[in-house]
Amino acid sequence: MKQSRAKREFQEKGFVVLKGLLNAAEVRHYKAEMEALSGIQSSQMRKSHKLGQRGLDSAWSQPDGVTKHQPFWPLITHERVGTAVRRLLGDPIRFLQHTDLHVGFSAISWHRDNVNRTFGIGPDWHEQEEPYQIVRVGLYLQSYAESGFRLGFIPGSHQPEFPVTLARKLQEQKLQAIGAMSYLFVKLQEWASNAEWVATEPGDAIIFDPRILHSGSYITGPKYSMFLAFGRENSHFYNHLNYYRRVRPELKYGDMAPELVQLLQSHNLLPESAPIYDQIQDAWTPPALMRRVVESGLKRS
Ligand SMILES: O=C(O)CCC(=O)C(=O)O
Ligand SMILES: [Fe+2]
Repeated sequence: MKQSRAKREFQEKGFVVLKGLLNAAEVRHYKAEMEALSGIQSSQMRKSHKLGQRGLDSAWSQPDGVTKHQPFWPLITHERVGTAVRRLLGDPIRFLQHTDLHVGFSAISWHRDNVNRTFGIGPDWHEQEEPYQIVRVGLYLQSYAESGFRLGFIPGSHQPEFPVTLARKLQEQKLQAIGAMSYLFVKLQEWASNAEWVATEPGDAIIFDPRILHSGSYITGPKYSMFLAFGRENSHFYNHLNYYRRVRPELKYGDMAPELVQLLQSHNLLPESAPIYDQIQDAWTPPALMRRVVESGLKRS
């Protein structure tokens, strides 16, 4: 994709798809790493028929996973990942400690990954002083045929709009209601009429603005995904960093290993400054019950 087209598409829709960003050898390699780490083999990722199960019998997810496990660090400094992100954000980009590893897990419900998840409310939505320049990079290792997985997006739902129109308010309410019902009907998310669903193949990357509304689909077979984040350093970046590191303790983010800090430094990816705070205006936090479920490792968001 040409530089200007990718950037325009990213700004307008809130996401871009890059086919085959990882090659076949990398796909094999990271699949094996994820199986070793999770203790789940692809043959164990079967569709569950148990009542109340969302998707597969065996599922595993680890927030902060890429940062915590050295075998995944080459993804952070991966040349093609860096080039793709710089094409969208410019330079210098910095690594943002917001990562995940998923095996047999799909995030089924319309949600946002940013700090301020209510549309239009909170600093994420105000860009007059500093632009919001953060991306999440999702790397997928499984085929659509084996998993049935697609990632759905509501194009444009990352874009601030003031005053908020009635149409926009209604859309937000509708998706919130559908999202809340995800535990009852796993396929309900797919009813959002204006969603765009992306079926991924091994090695594909999806880069998206964390403010965009998105949902995984119901899966029926093996799924492996790895998520990273990058951004341009400004107040939005620091909010995002402190949010995952300090405002969401149930996700169990930790200090980065000194070796990783060194690696980031040598690739010019280490943030130049790191203000620390644990209060962010209008930051979304999960209800107490959901926090406990997340803590127990059964779900994340
Ligand atoms: O299921 C997926 O791949 C999407 C994951 C996601 O949206 C998340 O982890 O926040
Ligand atoms: Fe998400």
